[in-house]
Amino acid sequence: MAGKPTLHYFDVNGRGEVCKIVAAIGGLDIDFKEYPFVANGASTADKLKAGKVESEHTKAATAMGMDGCGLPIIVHGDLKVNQSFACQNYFANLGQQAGKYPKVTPAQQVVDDMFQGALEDVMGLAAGVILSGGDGALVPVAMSKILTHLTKYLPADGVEKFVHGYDTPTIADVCILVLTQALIPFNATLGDGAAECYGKFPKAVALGERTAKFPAVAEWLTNEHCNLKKPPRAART
Ligand SMILES: N[C@@H](CCC(=O)N[C@@H](CS)C(=O)NCC(=O)O)C(=O)O
Repeated sequence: MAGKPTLHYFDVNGRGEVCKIVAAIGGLDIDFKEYPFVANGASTADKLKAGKVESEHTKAATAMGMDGCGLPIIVHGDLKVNQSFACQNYFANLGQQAGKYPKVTPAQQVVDDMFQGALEDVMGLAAGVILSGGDGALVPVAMSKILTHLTKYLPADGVEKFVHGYDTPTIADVCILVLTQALIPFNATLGDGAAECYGKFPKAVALGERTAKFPAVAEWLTNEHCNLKKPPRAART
């Protein structure tokens, strides 16, 4: 595939940051096109109810032949795709080709996919609190439900490895980092209740911290395009 991939996403964590962290683990050289965070809802129902929004990202999507597609979008040569799972898996595959991202087995891949689905479930709920007046009291409930389940797959106490037993994180570990540390939408919607909610899941918190310390991820977290813990640019001082 000729040239560098371009990742199109907003100026917040949302559904874009897993792609970016996976790309960092794989040592990928990618371009970033960042848009001001403007959305008309989190779910398809809310978006359809609110009607089409005219913004920088919707105009750009239309111009690149991806009319109506939400972000993230990856453009790589002739390839243009949206959907966060597709984008995340694509960068993981490129990282495998580069010899830096672990070559996961089918059984490990399906676990990574399960973590992506769990992240998406609570992402939609928490984003709906920010964008569509959803009930914020449901965020700690959903987060607890998801972390209770995912904790069954995390390394045992004292094992300083990642979910699949490698010394390098995969998508599952990155999902845990985002679930436990991201500002938008998780910490922003958990608010003062964040410490209590995450306090019940020490294994997940520890894995998020371990993933953040992995050298390629630690370096990424200082990159200007990393939005893991940042509010939208317009709200930054
Ligand atoms: N199922 C899609 C959802 C994409 C989506 O809704 N993305 C949000 C940002 S996280 C968005 O672009 N919202 C604005 C829009 O749809 O125009 C995915 O996983 O990528």
